[in-house]
Amino acid sequence: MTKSSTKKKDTSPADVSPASVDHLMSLQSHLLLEEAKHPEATGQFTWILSALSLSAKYIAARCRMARLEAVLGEVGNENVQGEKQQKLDVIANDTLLRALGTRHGVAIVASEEDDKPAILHTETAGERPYVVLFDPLDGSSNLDTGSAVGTIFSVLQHDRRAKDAEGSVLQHGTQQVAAGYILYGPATVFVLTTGNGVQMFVLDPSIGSFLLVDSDVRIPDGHKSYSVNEAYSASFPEGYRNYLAWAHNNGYSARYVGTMVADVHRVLLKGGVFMYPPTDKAPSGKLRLMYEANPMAMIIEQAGGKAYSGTIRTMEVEPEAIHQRTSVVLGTASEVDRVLSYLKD
Ligand code: P6P
Repeated sequence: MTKSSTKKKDTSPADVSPASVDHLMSLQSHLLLEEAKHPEATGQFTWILSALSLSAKYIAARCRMARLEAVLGEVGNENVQGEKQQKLDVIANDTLLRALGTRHGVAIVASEEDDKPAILHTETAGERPYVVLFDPLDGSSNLDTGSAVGTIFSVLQHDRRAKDAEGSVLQHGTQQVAAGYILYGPATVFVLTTGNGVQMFVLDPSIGSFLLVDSDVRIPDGHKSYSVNEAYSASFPEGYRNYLAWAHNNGYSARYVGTMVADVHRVLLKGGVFMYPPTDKAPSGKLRLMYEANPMAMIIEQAGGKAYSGTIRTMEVEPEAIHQRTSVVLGTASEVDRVLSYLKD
């Protein structure tokens, strides 16, 4: 076949816009557009998501400057998880609390870094108050080496009937009204779902705005790739080991950053499967149900994928404790089904 000579195509400005978006839309304008579709909306939900956007910009700036501002490394104590707290964990956590604290629609916040949920505005929270849960800086120990880190968040309706703050927070993942994450990597990427598909925004630091780059993210099929920390595979339950043996014999590639946000973002955009199985060290799995697994599960399902904890759909796992851990298998539906077929054997 002869190589056809092709004149370099003139690329006018119109041709360089993100393929899936033909408007210039910021996260703020997207949120206001969505709010306008709901006459009953009070604006509180939009206000909460804008606090998350503001926090994300601030945390991104702190991450970029961490080594120069000497805020890398450990604080010198452990958080409620018994993990060495990184200085930026504290900065990110404080940032989110300060931003959400000004939003009267937030009745309660729950953070990976704090033992108990914090009650912010139960009396003045208006008629539709919310609960916001977050992992302020997921994968923070990777920061020192320049690897991507992230923030993960989950939004629930505050349950006024609950006897205490914990009771309102402990709702199934299916009750989430919004979920998302911010990836602090070469770009700062805000991925959001409010139950109508998944939207992706990228921060343009020159104007300080998150710009819409994909209005309906769909997880691709057919990517032969898995993401797991195989160092622990000897202690994985047999079904996971059998799946990995099959993948090794069928030309799969392995990718693993060790930051859930980075690994899940790659699976969202490329397809494949991310797993954190039970191990000897973490018999229930390592990841936290309420503010890591559930929000990621909502994103993946809204993008057409599946998310399971063992053989139970992650968002249907019974929440029993704020910092409850769970195993996770999430990604392309057909790949998750393949893993499940080995778990059920
Ligand atoms: P491991 C980061 O510490 C984290 O909580 C997730 O972001 C990540 O997926 C997981 O732990 C990595 O754990 O045991 O592979 O280092």
